[in-house]
Amino acid sequence: MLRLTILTCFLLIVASSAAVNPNWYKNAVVYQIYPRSFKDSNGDGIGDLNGITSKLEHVADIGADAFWLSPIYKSPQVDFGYDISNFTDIEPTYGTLADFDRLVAKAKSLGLKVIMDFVPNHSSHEHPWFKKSIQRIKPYDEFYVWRNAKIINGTRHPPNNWLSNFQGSAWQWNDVRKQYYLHQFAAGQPDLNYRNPTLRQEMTKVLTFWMNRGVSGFRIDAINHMYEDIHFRDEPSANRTDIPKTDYDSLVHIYTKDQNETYEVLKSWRKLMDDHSARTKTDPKMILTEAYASHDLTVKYYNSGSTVPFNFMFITDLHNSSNAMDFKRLIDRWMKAVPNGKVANWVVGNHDNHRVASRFGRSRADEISMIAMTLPGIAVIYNGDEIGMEDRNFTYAETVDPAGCNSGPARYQLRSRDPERTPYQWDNTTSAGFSTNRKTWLPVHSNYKTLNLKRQKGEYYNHYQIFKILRSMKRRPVIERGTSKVEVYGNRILCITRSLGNDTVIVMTNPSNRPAAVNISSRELPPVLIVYAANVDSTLRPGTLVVTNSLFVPEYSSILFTSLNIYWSDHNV
Ligand SMILES: *[C@@H]1O[C@H](CO)[C@@H](O)[C@H](O)[C@H]1NC(C)=O
Ligand SMILES: *[C@@H]1O[C@H](CO)[C@@H](O)[C@H](O)[C@H]1NC(C)=O
Ligand SMILES: *[C@@H]1O[C@H](CO)[C@@H](O)[C@H](O)[C@H]1NC(C)=O
Ligand SMILES: *[C@@H]1O[C@H](CO)[C@@H](O)[C@H](O)[C@H]1NC(C)=O
Ligand SMILES: *[C@@H]1O[C@H](CO)[C@@H](O)[C@H](O)[C@H]1NC(C)=O
Ligand SMILES: *[C@@H]1O[C@H](CO)[C@@H](O)[C@H](O)[C@H]1NC(C)=O
Ligand SMILES: *[C@@H]1O[C@H](CO)[C@@H](O)[C@H](O)[C@H]1NC(C)=O
Ligand SMILES: *[C@@H]1O[C@H](CO)[C@@H](O)[C@H](O)[C@H]1NC(C)=O
Ligand SMILES: *[C@@H]1O[C@H](CO)[C@@H](O)[C@H](O)[C@H]1NC(C)=O
Ligand SMILES: CC(=O)N[C@H]1CO[C@H](CO)[C@@H](O)[C@@H]1O
Repeated sequence: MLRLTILTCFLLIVASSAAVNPNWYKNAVVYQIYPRSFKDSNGDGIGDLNGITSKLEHVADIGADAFWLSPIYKSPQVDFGYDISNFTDIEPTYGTLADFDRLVAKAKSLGLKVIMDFVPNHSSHEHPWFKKSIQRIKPYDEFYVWRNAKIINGTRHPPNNWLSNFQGSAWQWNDVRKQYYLHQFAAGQPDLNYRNPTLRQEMTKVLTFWMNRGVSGFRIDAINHMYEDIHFRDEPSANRTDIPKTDYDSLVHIYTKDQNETYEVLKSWRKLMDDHSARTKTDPKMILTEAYASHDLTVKYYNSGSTVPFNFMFITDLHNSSNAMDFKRLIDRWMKAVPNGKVANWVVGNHDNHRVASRFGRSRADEISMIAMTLPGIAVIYNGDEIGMEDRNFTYAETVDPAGCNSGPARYQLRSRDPERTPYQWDNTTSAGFSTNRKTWLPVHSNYKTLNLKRQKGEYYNHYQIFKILRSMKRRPVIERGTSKVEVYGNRILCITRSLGNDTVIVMTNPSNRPAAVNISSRELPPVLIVYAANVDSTLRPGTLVVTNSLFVPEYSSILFTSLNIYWSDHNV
């Protein structure tokens, strides 16, 4: 292990002094840091930049190539930072621009790239642009989407039926301007008008500002919400009887999402970033795009310059009761859709969805990472998933996420994102080592005394150790560029095979409640494999030899098998 670490450090030093690496992202691990919950350095119970800087060794230790930060911009925090009041300043709760520069410098010294969250869909209502827009001061008057009221029988109504993601009309009356403004999220988040060229120009200045501070890319939030129908037509009903008419899901969003102009703006940003990299002789910038959209529309973002159009299949399409065939069908579909010269990506979790250990169950916590890290392309990991952190249950009174609060006591659990946002569990001390304060902005999960990084570092075998094994495996040429094959055996065992020369890596998962023996022997595979890693609860232990004509796979387990040469070379046999 020590030898491997020294070699890695050496490679990093060589890489940072070498010329531009145009392919740096192609086999990368991208780690998402949720700043409010990562590490609090000043004891106010809220995570901050200096906290993150103090923990970057951990990000390097688990082998991330880059990390993306959820928003740290100045914000009244109506939606915890997704409501921005200044796109080129840091929220004081999180620190200052000087703190940010220190964070970037330390990241660079550790060989880590920094990616910023960019929230183009709206600003805060406290942004000076919005205040000037209300006053109709040029050029800000058209920076937002303003429409007249519809007067029906003498009363004022919103211009159309569009709904906010956070319940109710997407239109808010402004009594000064005497018009409605559009907000697809909270009323404190007015939508920006990308049909206005001056606004577009301002946003490219924002991107350049951060690139000049050493940022290596952007994760673009809710990109598909950037444009709306130019005719402001009503959206059709989804004919749902199970939800109130004020619920966002009660309409089919054909006029407020996925409009064609979105792809053109993205292309212009790609060009801006490529020009910046060429000018500064730096590695290509990574663009990650978030769009909870159909498969075809998501893939379309590749052709407009997105490096990582987030592949949310493990979040939105697969769940605890999906079978092996479901996994195969969706993995194959994605692999087939990736255009030539682009790379696949696999998102294990994020701050908007329940944690992987809670979605698939504790015993399957390692499985999705295992699949994501074995398939070709980029793995995207949410902070805490590498140690198997779990959702915490919240009462309605404890709920702070506006998506939860606005849904009311009966439905908040369906919408609230608090459960997956609790503070990172560093150790078993006060507030899990996240803060010296006993009171933290979200309560720490009660399981922190046993589930924490420090403990896992001191043990022989657990989520963290498995994650590290997966990471070092991912660096091998067989994962970087080997062939891949996804198969299903006996209707219930998923088998992903990567091969290159004499190297073979196989991940087998058995999502069913019965053990299975499968015969995968063929001329291309070595007759004997070895268990390199298995999920923590598995009865199979690393180092176990197995024969491919009768592979035993216990129930609810996922196992990483390799050819003997790989195991021996890593265990100095
Ligand atoms: C944003 O903050 C920066 C730094 O404090 C300041 O110079 C700039 O004027 C602010 N921008 C706006 C639009 O308020
Ligand atoms: C307007 O008022 C008239 C008379 O009260 C009523 O018949 C009609 O349905 C109302 N229209 C709407 C759209 O509410
Ligand atoms: C809803 O019902 C209407 C009327 O029956 C129909 O025209 C429309 O296609 C339905 N919409 C959806 C999304 O099913
Ligand atoms: C959007 O673009 C697609 C193909 O590029 C085209 O078929 C479609 O008609 C366009 N939609 C609108 C509303 O312009
Ligand atoms: C997943 O399914 C298994 C077997 O049916 C069950 O024991 C487990 O509780 C489920 N986990 C989740 C998170 O639903
Ligand atoms: C959390 O809530 C769910 C659903 O109400 C329940 O099944 C589960 O047991 C709860 N978990 C904990 C740790 O309280
Ligand atoms: C806390 O963790 C340390 C080391 O990780 C361990 O020695 C100690 O026993 C733990 N204390 C409790 C109360 O679990
Ligand atoms: C594969 O293994 C064979 C036999 O051990 C050896 O001769 C050959 O050089 C190896 N090939 C590669 C590409 O490592
Ligand atoms: C396994 O499959 C291979 C190839 O299909 C076959 O030749 C062999 O007899 C099978 N072995 C067992 C133990 O079933
Ligand atoms: C899809 C989605 O929810 N996207 C983001 C756009 O902005 C809202 C509101 O600020 C965020 O909560 C979302 O994450």
